[in-house]
Amino acid sequence: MPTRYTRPSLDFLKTESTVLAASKHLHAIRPIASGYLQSHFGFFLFFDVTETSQPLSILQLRSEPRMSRPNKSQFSRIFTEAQEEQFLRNGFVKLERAFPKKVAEEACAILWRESGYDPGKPVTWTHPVVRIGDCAQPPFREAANTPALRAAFDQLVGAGRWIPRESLGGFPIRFPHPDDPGDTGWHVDASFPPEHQAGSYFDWRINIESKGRALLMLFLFSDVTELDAPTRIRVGSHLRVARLLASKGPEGMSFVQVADALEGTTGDLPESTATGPIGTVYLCHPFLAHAAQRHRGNTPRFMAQPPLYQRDRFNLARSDEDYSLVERAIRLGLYGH
Ligand SMILES: O=C(O)CCC(=O)C(=O)O
Repeated sequence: MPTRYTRPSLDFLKTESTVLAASKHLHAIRPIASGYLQSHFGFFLFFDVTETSQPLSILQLRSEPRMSRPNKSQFSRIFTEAQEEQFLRNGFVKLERAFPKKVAEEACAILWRESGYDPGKPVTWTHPVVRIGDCAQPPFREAANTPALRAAFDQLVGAGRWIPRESLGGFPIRFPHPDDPGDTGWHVDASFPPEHQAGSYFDWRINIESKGRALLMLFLFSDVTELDAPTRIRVGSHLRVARLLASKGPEGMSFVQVADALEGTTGDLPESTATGPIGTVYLCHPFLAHAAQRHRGNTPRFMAQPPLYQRDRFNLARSDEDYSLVERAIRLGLYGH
């Protein structure tokens, strides 16, 4: 089995009673969108239940006391018009120096400890991927809340329309290793549980309003070159995924249904990769198709891929037309403008 997991153990999570208990308290559970368990797609997936998991409502109360929403002129713009256009058409924009290198190094020291591997002894790197559970220690919170990122969230999602992150979710750490990691299938991260039964994250859903998710984010905690297992991205796939979801209504499609449809709908699109120096963040449209790949270099790749949560649902028919860029991208997919 090539993938190694740190807490919590998969066996515990797979029991039916856990799933039932989980479905009653879904708001207290964060799925690790990167951990999919399915041989058919080559995905591994599990729910991440941690001591630090908080119901969203508590997060809201704690981090965002009710305040009036800033208007557009109150936030600074970090992306140029060309970058905005890139986000709309390609589905992602790259932000270098989004968080400090020092913070990344502090975070990686924690991640190495959690992995149980020795950074100085490649012989201890016995699996191609090690998945660490939700990380909420200070360096992770700091990385998620820099002024640059807050400005980016404002510009892409809209001031007052997103919820600050208290953690960075899980880390799939990828190591140079001869084995295939077994989790490199193309997919779109699902964002909300099904109404009646959540057997696993494969049943989680994605709908045209991207219920529950404002962005997919890729945080690079190590320098990532083409050799270091950068995440693959299908450029512009978010537009086609929007069209795929359009006729499915509020219920949307499951993770598996979307993954099944991706080859036919987006397989011909050009690929890009999420490379860059430590501290880079890729801000991605929530419908962007992406996939892991094998590590071909020498230095382990540390990356987090948390969602940014919405404060309110997206609105694709605003009477004042005050659409965020994420909403505009969905409309671009649906209506071509
Ligand atoms: O590790 C990666 O490059 C991406 C992994 C991923 O997208 C996922 O597990 O959802």
